[in-house]
Amino acid sequence: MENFSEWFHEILEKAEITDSRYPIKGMSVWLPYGFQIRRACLNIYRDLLDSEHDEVLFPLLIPEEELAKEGIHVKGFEDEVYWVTHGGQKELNEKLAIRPTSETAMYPMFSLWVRSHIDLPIKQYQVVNTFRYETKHTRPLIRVREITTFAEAHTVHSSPEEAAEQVETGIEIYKELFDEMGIAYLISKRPVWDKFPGAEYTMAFDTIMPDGKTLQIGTVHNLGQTFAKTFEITFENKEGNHEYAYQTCYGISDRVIAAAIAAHGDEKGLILPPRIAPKQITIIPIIFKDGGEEVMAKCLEIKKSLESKGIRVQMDTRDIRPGKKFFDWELKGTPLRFELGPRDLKNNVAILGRRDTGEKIEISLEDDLPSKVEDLLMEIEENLKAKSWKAQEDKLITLESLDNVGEIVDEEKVVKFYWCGEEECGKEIEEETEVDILGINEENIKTDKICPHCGKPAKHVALMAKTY
Ligand code: PR8
Repeated sequence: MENFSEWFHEILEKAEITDSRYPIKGMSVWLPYGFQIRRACLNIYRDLLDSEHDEVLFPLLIPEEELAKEGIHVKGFEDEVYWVTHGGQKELNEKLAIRPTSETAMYPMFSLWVRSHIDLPIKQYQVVNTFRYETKHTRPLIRVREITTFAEAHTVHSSPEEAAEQVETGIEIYKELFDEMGIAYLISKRPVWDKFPGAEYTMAFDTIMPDGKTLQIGTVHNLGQTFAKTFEITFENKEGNHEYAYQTCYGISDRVIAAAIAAHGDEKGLILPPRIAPKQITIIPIIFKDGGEEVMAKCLEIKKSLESKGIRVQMDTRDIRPGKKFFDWELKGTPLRFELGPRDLKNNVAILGRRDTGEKIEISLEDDLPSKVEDLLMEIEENLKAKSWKAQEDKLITLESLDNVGEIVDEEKVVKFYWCGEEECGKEIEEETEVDILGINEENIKTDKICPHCGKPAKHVALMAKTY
């Protein structure tokens, strides 16, 4: 892919995912095909969360007073909040913030709900739109001002250990999510200057985009007792004493869908992993003058037999050339194509085409087609995942010196280096190299390496990259 940015914008339009001509910067329309992909992604996410979280829905608006309560948090978001100031013609007595995230909407309510240790833990999530007045260059799905698919989880616990464990659970959930979508990722603990406003620490998932820049695709925050103290979330512990609760929150966004598109697509268009493909196989009847009815009847029969196994199937019966149909479904990334023409039918064979490898596989119509298709879908899923991890591996480089780090990230690499972990040193590195430290990828390791910047003993393996 020559120019990823161009490719990405084009694919969103051509594959009919979003329409970014909506007349507000940073906001676009989800088109039917894009919406189906989005829904499939959300289904995976909901399935993963539903086992131990309850889904809820909080209001979009937050009173100014609540938003302003948590000092560090509000500082982090003050330049990004949209405000509602009027109801009709009348100026409101109190400004209402449109949620940039929902801590300050949810936690005052948590404070009402939590009384005793038996009310804990609380584990809730919601999938909502949030609004952030981003000042950096906006891009559809990647950096938007209306995040339409903000899936945020919030938990409350009775001990710091339990909260720390929940952070690990959050990480496991996101690993599974990205694994199911075949997206490779790097996990790191964000530097203190880049953690979520109000968090004790932030664990982040980044994926390397085809242009070598990293995209943060999910974050898990340990909030400690900061918000509990601000919002008076206290509980009576087993000993009868009152304690502030311990909290975590974690979230993903539209970026996950962007990452899936970027990770797998090629010059011909989208390549969707079977889990998120609206349709997993497209049946294309090749109809000439004669024999059309039999071909159609057979295709319908095959469609039914595949559907009976839960495979998502579509049949393209449009009155256009087969070549155009191939082109369209390649662009839209359907994992498999099934072609059947009159001659094939006579010979009792058909062709299965793989979108990921371009392979054409001749199959007998006597075969157990549904299990053949199921096997191929699995293979495609595995292949896409393996390719995406291989691409990540190829882009990673470990450096002993940071002298040329700027040039190296310009060559689309993501850098690993041994770091002392000190804030002052890290900030100097970022300032001098103009490259971001993503965070600590391997924490507290045993090594005799030294920090290339300050010369002190290294403690961690850290990551540096150009970022979105
Ligand atoms: C939280 N509170 O909010 P976070 N466009 C697209 N995606 C975005 C954007 C944007 N403008 N900004 C952030 N994201 C916590 C956790 C509730 C849930 C994505 O955390 O501010 C990023 O992938 O880190 C980010 O990791 C995720 O939303 C969560 O946002």
